[in-house]
Amino acid sequence: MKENVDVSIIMGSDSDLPIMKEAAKFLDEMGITYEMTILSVHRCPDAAFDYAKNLKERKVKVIIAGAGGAAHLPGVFAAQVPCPVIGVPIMSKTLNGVDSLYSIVQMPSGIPVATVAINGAKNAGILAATIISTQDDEVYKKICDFKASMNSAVLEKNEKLQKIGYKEYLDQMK
Ligand code: RP5
Repeated sequence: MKENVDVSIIMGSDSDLPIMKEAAKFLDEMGITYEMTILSVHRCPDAAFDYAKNLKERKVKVIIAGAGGAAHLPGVFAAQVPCPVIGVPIMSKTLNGVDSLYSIVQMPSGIPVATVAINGAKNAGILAATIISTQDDEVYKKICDFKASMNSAVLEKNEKLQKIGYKEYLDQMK
C-alpha cells in the first residue's frame, strides 16, 4: 500500500480488472496518484472493512469502486468513508450488468454513490479527476485540455464528412 494517494480504485474481483484499468489509465494521464485493490465485502469482509478504515485515516480524496452482480462494494465503502464514492457497475454474465447497476445506483437516502454507466470505468476516472480538479489548478488545466481535444476531434470528423461525403467516409473507416 502506498503512503499517500489521491484516489483509491477498488474492485470486487480480479475479473473486474480488464474494465477497471480504464479508470487507472485516465488518472495516469492526469498525473493523479492512486492505488488499486482487490477486495470483496462478501468474500473477505474483515479485510474490506479494515481497508475502509485505513482510507478514512489517510484522508483519500475519492474512491472508485467497481463490482458486478449483487454489487455492494461501492455502497459499503460510501457508508464508511466520508469522501465521494464513484461506483462502476460491471457487466455480469447472467443479467448483463443491470443487476450491478441497480445494486450500485439504488442507495438509500443519506449514502450517495455517484454511479457511472455499466463498464463505465473511464468515466469514473474522468469524474474522479474532475473532483480533484476543484482543488488542484494543474489537474483543472489538464481536464480543460482533455475536453478541448474531444471538442476539436468531433468538429474535425464533421468537417471531413462534409468534404468527402458519407460513402467515402465509410470506405476510409474500413
Ligand atoms: C463481484 O462478483 C465482482 O465484483 C465480480 O464482478 C463478480 C464476479 O466475481 P468472480 O466470480 O469473477 O471472482 O464480487
